[in-house]
Amino acid sequence: MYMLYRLRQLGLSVRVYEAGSGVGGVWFWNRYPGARCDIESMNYSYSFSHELEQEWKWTEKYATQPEILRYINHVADRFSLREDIQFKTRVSASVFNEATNRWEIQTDDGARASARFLIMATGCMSAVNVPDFKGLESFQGKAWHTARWPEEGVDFTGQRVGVIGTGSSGIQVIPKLAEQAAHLFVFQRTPSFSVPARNAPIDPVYESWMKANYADYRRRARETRAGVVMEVNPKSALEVSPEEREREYMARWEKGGTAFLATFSDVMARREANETAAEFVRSQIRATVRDPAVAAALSPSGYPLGTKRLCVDTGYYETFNRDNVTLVDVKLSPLEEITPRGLRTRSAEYELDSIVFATGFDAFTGALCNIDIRGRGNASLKQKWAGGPRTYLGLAIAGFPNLFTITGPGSPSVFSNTLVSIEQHVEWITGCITHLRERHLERIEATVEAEDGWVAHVKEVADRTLYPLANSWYMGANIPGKTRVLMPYAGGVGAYRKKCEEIAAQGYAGFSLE
Ligand code: N01
Repeated sequence: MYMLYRLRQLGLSVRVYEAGSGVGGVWFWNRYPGARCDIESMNYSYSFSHELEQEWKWTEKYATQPEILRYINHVADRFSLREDIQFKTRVSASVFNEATNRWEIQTDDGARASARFLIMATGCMSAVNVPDFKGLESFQGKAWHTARWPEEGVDFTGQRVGVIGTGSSGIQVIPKLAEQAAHLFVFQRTPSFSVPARNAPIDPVYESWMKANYADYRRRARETRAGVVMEVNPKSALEVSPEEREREYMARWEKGGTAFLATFSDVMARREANETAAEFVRSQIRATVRDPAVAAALSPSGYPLGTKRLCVDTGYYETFNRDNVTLVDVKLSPLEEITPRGLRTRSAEYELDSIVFATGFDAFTGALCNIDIRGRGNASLKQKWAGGPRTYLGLAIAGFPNLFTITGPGSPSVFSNTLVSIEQHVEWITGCITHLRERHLERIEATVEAEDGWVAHVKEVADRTLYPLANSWYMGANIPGKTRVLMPYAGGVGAYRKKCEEIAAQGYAGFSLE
């Protein structure tokens, strides 16, 4: 939406294709009960319009999905964006025509279009993953994926419901389903680390302060690692006394949210430091969950805290104290098949009326590779990326001229407040297109050398972190057969922005321009 806004300002003719029937992307599709952002509302919003950020009023510290969707609809209306968006249209293929330097685009309704520039704003998590469970088609009850939730909602009253998956989506939906279902079975393969949100109505004093200081806050946020200004304790978790460590973790736990990761400077950098944070969370699980066996099953181990996305919850662990909730450990007793009446693990069969798949996404590359994108010489993007995504800055791809990716693999994307990353990419692409137009150039393409250099740099930075130690969707490890590589750039948004700006200032170093 912001890209459309900026390209219009350049006087370009723009067409946006959108698969959904409305705006909102991730917030359009993920309507499951409990869906809520885990970045504070006042930060998780556009900064490009002073009037917008001053006039919009968020109601809660962490906004619910309906509130975020209302905001996105407001932005679409406020800037009259809908007239250039073609809804309910999926792009099926796109090929670069080397004679005209234009992309030929094909949509699923059989229509064709052509454009000088093709900008993929397909999101990091829009290709839904439903694992290939044996017997899936035979199930006679109803089944939903959290990211394809019906607009009208679902009533689970009186039902026996099964949830598969305990990542961020599972952790948000489970407490809500437990309130409705007659009985809820949670099928957990890997327990997640989760910290409480401590959500609350927005404090009016904080709101006034933020609105008075927005420009300065946003500027500082852009220079940080994650696009959010947060207090990072400069001390190492290993240099303080056990009492001080406990006190610091408890203070962050009581405050709630992902700032827990910044309790000490080395939580995300050193395994031993990380383990102290992990053990603190386990102690909180033991203190919350009454049945020690269930508490043990819910306690993550074997991977560092934060290397799978840290979850932020409201009443997740407490939910397992309810009589109508059963935790089924499918690591101990693997899920064997879905049957007409429910689900069978190696040791038992569960009769279910409904199944909720909270099984995540084919992240980063899924949405792009689901479109048959062909670059120079008819080369396929899917084939090029078979061994893992290769990009220059997560913005451009060698062999695919005039194509840009917003929050593409190799950019900070999900390691940041995405709004900050989206705005930075949009502004960089706008600057790049302006540069080309002013010089009457028709074509820009990342060189193979620049791309190789960036891919090597992304890997080098990744290897200095703890992320490769987990089987996460960050690593592509959740999709069978997908190459295991850290896809987002872990160097931080501040350093990344600087690099992008330098490259532009050097006349787009690492690109060939014609
Ligand atoms: O998806 P996930 P998600 N058998 O991939 C399990 C963002 N988000 O939709 O870990 C059994 O994290 C899988 O188990 P395992 C956020 O960035 C943000 O929950 O692979 N289980 C895992 O437990 C987040 O990280 C917000 O062993 C299977 C779960 O399904 C990202 O979206 C809210 C299985 C998938 O977890 C994705 O979160 C929601 C199988 N065959 C989402 N296959 C907020 O802002 C998969 N699983 C708060």
